Amino acid sequence: MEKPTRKVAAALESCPAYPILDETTIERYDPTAWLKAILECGTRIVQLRLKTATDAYFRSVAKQFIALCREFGAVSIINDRLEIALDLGADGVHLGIKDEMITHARTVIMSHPEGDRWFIIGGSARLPERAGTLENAGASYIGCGACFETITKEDTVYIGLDALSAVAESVSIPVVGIGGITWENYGQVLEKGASGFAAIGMFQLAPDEITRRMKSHFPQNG
Ligand code: TZP
Ligand code: MG
Repeated sequence: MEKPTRKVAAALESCPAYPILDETTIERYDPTAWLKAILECGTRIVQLRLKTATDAYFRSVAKQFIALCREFGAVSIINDRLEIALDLGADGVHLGIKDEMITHARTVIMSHPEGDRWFIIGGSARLPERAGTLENAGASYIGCGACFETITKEDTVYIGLDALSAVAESVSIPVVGIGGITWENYGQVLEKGASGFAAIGMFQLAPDEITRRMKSHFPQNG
């Protein structure tokens, strides 16, 4: 297993939750308190996903995001913005794009002064064929969904849990279910063979409510 993949697998073995911090969550809650609550409860992989932010604003949030993750020994993933992820020393990037671009991303990473073989690249796939292509192109893990109906991402295609299961069986890198995952249904995602579950809406809660729920669902981590 490639080193970046091992890093993701270890994080998800420790705790299968993979919360994503987005714009709405930042508008509603103090992002530092939010992230601290998540990390204190044992989450070991988190993503920063600010689709409409300027690079300057993204950088200012990402700096603190990455620093806090590092403090807790958690994996920090940046959505889309590879240059920023590399400049600021994040652990990886999530690219919901074509496999040629994953190959290209590896080249960019290896030629960047902060880039190394440990840098994580996540990719998105709905079908085993694409998941296999991404794995061969050097993806460290796969995000697969939407597992359930979701309104968070507008262009989402619902695939359901059997499709997730097919993708999880087809590759040897970790597969993370995404899309419409809640405190009530995340167990079904894990039962279908996913190593973890990524979610935005599920974690759009006040920090003390996150602490309460994480402690009740994942008591071994708190
Ligand atoms: N990719 C597929 S579905 C989705 C993304 C980013 C949105 C996930 O948001 P939520 O609120 O967890 O359904
Ligand atoms: Mg993307």
